[in-house]
Amino acid sequence: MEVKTSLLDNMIGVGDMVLLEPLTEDSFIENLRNRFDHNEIYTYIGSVVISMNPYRSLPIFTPEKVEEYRNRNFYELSPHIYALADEAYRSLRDQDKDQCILITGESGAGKTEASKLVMSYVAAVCGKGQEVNKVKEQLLQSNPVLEAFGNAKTVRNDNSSRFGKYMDIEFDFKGDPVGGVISNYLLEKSRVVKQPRGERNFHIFYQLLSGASDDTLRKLKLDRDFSKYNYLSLDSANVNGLDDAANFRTVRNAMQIVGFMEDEVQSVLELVAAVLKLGNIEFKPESRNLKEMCELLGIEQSVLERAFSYRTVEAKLEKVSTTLNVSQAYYARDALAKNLYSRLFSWLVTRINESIKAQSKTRHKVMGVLDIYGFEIFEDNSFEQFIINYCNEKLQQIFIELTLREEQEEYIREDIEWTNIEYFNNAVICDLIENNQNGILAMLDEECLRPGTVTDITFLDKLNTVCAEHQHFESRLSKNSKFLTDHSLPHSCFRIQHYAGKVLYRVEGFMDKNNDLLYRDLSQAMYKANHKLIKQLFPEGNPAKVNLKRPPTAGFQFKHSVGTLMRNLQTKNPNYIRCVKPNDKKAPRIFTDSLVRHQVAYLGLMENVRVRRAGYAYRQAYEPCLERYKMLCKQTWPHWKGPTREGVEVLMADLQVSTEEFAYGNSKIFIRNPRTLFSLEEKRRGCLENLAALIQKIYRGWK
Ligand code: AD9
Ligand code: MG
Repeated sequence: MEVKTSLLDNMIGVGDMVLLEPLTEDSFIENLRNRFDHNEIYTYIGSVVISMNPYRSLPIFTPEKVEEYRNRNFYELSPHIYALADEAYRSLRDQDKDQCILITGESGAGKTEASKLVMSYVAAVCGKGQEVNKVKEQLLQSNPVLEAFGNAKTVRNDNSSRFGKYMDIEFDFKGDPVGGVISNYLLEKSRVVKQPRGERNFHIFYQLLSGASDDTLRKLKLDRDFSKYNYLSLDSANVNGLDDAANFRTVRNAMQIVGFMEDEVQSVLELVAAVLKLGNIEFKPESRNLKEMCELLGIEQSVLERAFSYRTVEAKLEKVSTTLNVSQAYYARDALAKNLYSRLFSWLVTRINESIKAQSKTRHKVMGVLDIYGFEIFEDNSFEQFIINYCNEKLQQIFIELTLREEQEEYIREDIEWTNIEYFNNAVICDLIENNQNGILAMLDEECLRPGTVTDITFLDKLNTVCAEHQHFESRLSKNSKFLTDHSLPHSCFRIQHYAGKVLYRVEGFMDKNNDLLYRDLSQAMYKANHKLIKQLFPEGNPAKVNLKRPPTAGFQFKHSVGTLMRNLQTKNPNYIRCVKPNDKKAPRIFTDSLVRHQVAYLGLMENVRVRRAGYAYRQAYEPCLERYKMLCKQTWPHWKGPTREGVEVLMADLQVSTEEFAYGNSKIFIRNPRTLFSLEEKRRGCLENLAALIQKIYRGWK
């Protein structure tokens, strides 16, 4: 990497891990800790930013800081997320290179906050003016809206994103923002009907009940008391430091700025209320909640009652109705609540996109910001974790590919011989999951579609057989198989060796979640509602559009959208923020060694440093190099008159640095080993000290 002069001066610990010597996991973590203890939450690995969550507000995000970092070179100042944002923005504006900001890390590590810091930095440094300011405001205000509906309190994070988000911000040729497009990935909709212990439902439910006026609540037929609603967990309804009522006002205000009409907001709140009411429906005669919900959505009560009582299967020309028993009716009710809410969420994204869409059709420069759920290893891992971890696996793959590509391109540009770098390639894990023939997702789909008695366990059997067969034939999955089978596995589980560690998945619910079916009777009932928004959310309920084709499975859809995302990212210049969580108490100033060590391992940060240090660890343009070290050689001090490259050549020869240790590129010198750099630095320091002593002597002489 570039020799970062400022990173060598006045630094707490080492500002760039590439300069860490000796490089071990211990020294890596010690460096993070040392910096964290001094409120230095950012550290580089070359151009990658490691961000430690401080869990308190630090005075480093002020307008003055923005000014400080504005238009400065990446390595000029101490590490900061603003330096990355500035570099990305300038490269987009001045060199016309589309950018993407990839933010990874586990739950609570600070991804969402980081994405907002990047967005607000860019908003602060780009053009001003009435139109531009309006666009900026709308882009920024889309955050509180999506967070209200897509985030929830979990044991790991009081504001945990339960959906993946990718946002393209579009700029015109001057670098002014003109609009944006948001893509959302798989909302964790199971949360709508049930939350793990100590966790809450999505924020909006609590916000609405706490913050809406009495009049609004009356119209929505809602009660302020959380405890009245089955879908709201009680043990953690009030979260310290979360002001639901105030946040409700923020969300309403944000919706208005983004461009929601008052009647749209009303419709959205009606659906939120409907979900709460659904949760209270009991399958007993005269359930008041069913009636209220029907009134709210303009559905005839008998229609909904019927939809909760029968399931109609249409096959070719025949229609067969079966009666639902009580537990099936509850299942149908919850399925409807989950579907309603997640469709509402997707609708919100579409609606926001309509508002923030760029007006002109000319080509735009684009900066994409990806804030996706991090790798998850719980005790009990289900379909959701499987999907999330697959996505992280893909991101790791693209990270390695792009980092190597970037290195290689620089070597070619500079005419330096490229030597292959050994690294762990996780392609085999991605393939195990996504291979079209015998990948786990394909097998799951196959099982979901197979007629006959299919269960989660038949799916598991199939996995075990197919993967074992592969082992038998010593195929690609064999020697380095990432599908781990052994007899010690608990019943109904399979294990995968992810790049970040082994994860045990329990298959219960895989089929159901992948199928994600909503009984046709229910979508038809919803379509019959006299409510514009809800009708729009259930288009398949339109009897005129009887479609016997099954909707794509959740796994298939996710794989498809991840594929599109990866192709999109590959066309852009990547910038990485790797978020690390210092402790699991959500507390400031605590640095838990083992926790950080674990993240450093699974984020592959050591590997990252290794890749950056392989070949030539540092490089620097000839001019600043000569400037910094010219005092070490009589021929170059105080001025070198010839071309700078020759000056550097004279300097290196004079210092007798072994020729093995460096190479001359077209515009830069490449140094193989950090130690070479340090010895140059030491010589320079010695020289400066001698100089200082000399000056002092002269000064004393004068006195
Ligand atoms: V999750 O995967 O969505 O569950 P994130 O997004 O990684 O997670 P988030 O950004 O929500 O974590 O950060 C969690 C909390 O840490 C925030 O709500 C803040 O209270 C705290 N945090 C994170 N970053 C900062 C920061 N730069 N300064 C101060 C921070 N507090
Ligand atoms: Mg988040």
